Amino acid sequence: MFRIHAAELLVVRLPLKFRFETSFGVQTEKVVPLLVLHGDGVQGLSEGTMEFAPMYREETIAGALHLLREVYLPRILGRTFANPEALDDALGSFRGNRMARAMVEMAAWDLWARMLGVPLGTLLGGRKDSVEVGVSLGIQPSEDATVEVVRRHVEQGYRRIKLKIRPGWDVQPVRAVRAAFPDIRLTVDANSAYTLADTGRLRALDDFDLTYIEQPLAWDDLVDHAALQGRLRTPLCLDESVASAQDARKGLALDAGRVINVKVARVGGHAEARRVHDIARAFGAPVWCGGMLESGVGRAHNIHLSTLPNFTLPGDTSSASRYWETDVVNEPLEAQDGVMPVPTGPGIGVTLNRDFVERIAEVQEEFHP
Ligand code: OSB
Ligand code: MG
Repeated sequence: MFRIHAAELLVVRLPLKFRFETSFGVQTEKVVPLLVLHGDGVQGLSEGTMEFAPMYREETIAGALHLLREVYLPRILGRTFANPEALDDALGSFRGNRMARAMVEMAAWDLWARMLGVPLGTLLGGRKDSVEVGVSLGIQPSEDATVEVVRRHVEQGYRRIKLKIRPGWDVQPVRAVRAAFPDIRLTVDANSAYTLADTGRLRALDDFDLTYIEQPLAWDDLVDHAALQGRLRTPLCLDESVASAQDARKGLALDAGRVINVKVARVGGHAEARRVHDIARAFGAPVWCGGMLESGVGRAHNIHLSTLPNFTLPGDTSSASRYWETDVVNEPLEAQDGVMPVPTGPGIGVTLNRDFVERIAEVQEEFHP
């Protein structure tokens, strides 16, 4: 049992070290909403992955802050819960907004694991003390620049290279990278930039031995993905289209994809992420842990989730130092040779750098019952 005595909401803005270009546009900074739940002598931390503008999915930071302040936090403050899954009693009837709800759920898991004195991954049923990671590389200005940035990350030992693509920037960069690195595990991510009318273009990618093509079609579509998968040799990987374990079941049953990118916040938290993992395993489909350019708080959550057994493909949870000059947590989260150590210690195993966070916070609010 744990009781939630109080909560804090903090929003910080971190400049990205690189220009991250995708089919959505260009990103140069990250706005990070952080939630701290206060329990009996311990705190639980989480991070929101919704965006300023709804590009990836429909949720926004402003919408999430409203829901936390006015709807979710008032229903959990001062209450006692048997375990994190019992939060469904308070929040389960609200529709959608899974990233906003995940902030509460994930902070509750961290709080619960810290109370029990165990690492979150262990509590979720994971058994690894390190996880394999790859890297997600934005669209570069040229083929040469793409090969160069891939080279740098291959040399750092990353176990998989993912290239962002969009119509007009797909076969050329992939051909150039494959020619330079015949043996690397290579994937592409279109972030929903194509339609079935582009089937010919996407079929051309079958020649490059890609491990998968991530989310080529619409964010809310499974049917067209199934039609496309029927015409490609390369497995499709679903990202945006999977907001729940039921979506995962439908997608795999339809053969709309053969791999799932699990993002814990996208599906509403760790309990649902674990159900996605379990369903994929029942279908014999591998999963991997995606990222949303998280700060150290979300990154640590992702690393712990990745310790579950069916996370058999490298995730996007690359070294925090790639993204930021200064992170919001005190502990470094650094991969060595493409292997990320799981933070040891209770909960997510990282602590908030309070001085830094409070100095740059654009929002800092406390909530009591
Ligand atoms: O589609 O996986 C995606 C970042 C923001 C939104 C969507 C995606 C991504 C990434 C980056 O690919 C992964 C990372 O480095 O965190
Ligand atoms: Mg993706």
